[in-house]
Amino acid sequence: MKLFFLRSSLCRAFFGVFLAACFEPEAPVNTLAGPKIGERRFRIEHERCDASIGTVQSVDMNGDGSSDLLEVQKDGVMVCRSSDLNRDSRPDVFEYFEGTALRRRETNLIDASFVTVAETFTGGALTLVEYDTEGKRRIDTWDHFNAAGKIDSRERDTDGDGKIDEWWTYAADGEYSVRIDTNADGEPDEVRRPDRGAR
Ligand SMILES: [Ca+2]
Ligand SMILES: [Ca+2]
Ligand SMILES: [Ca+2]
Ligand SMILES: [Ca+2]
Repeated sequence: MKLFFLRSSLCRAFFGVFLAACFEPEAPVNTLAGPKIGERRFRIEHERCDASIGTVQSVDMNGDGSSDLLEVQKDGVMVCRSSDLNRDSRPDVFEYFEGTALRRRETNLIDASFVTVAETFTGGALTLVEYDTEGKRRIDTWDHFNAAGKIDSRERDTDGDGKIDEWWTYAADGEYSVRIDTNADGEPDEVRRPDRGAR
């Protein structure tokens, strides 16, 4: 049940990305400075979770004769597991542990042969979610979370040129604004806010 709830939450976050269309432009802002970007991954690198890293135990959750859950243990401790939620014999979620704490979770949301969402946890708390929203094996959206577990910023590369062109900033009350690079120079030129009437 926990996994299904997670998947549902992820789906909402995933489709929330496309709500970017619900904006009304404000006056252009020419004095905004672009954020400094550190090293950025543009591809979700799947971590192995199989017999190459430990002892595999398969579990048949629904008793239909085929395994839905694979757990991998190393020195008697579970280091990762994969789950087949839609029972098509292909795993949809991979979870990786550090001690007892979740360290990383990879999810396939579009029934592709590769994962499209990677979540990073620090001390068990979610800090980063990377999305391949278009299924092109390329990360186009990065969500950053604060210590309280709330999203506080989102970055997007909407045209796949390797440069961020949308910077979303979230306030504590959940309202957000988006700075947009309209001329592909890597710097924001315009600020938009959500169309509250469309919500
Ligand atoms: Ca089964
Ligand atoms: Ca599956
Ligand atoms: Ca771009
Ligand atoms: Ca610009």
